[in-house]
Amino acid sequence: MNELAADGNGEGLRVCIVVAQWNAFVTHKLLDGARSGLGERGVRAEDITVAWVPGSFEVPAATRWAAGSGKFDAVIAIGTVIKGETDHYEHIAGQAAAGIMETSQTTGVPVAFGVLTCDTAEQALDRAGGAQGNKGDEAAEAAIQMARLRERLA
Ligand code: DLZ
Repeated sequence: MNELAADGNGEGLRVCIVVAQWNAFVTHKLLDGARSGLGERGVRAEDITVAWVPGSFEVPAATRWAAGSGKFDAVIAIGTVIKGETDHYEHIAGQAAAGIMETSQTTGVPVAFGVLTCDTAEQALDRAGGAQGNKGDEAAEAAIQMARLRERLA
């Protein structure tokens, strides 16, 4: 049996983080979590590019540009959609998730999903460095593991 264990070593990887400005009081914290998560796993600061977009609806297009550029080994998508504050919740959250998955599948470049979809701002903050940890850090870990797996499988 051959087994490819998860590899969380980010040394030498180039990563683009696409961040939505909407709900910036949350997305800034997710970005902090993603950057520190990449750094702790060996990704150099000069190999991290941060690209700001207006809102989560724009995140998929920017992930597609980054993933298709050939400049990055992985992309991290960050946004926050809060149900109680938008009538567009299903559209924005659904389109963001579908578009991000499509980017990953069409380009082959891993795109980690760091878009929060919560009922309240409090729930979002809990997941952005609060009681539930930081989903930005989790996305960083996923991005590195998938980039390493791609090197070995693709
Ligand atoms: C318009 C809008 C609304 C109502 N709510 C959110 C949200 O909760 N989270 C988010 O990231 N973006 C939101 N946006 C902005 C859209 O994502 C998008 O930027 C605009 O509709 C312009 O295309």
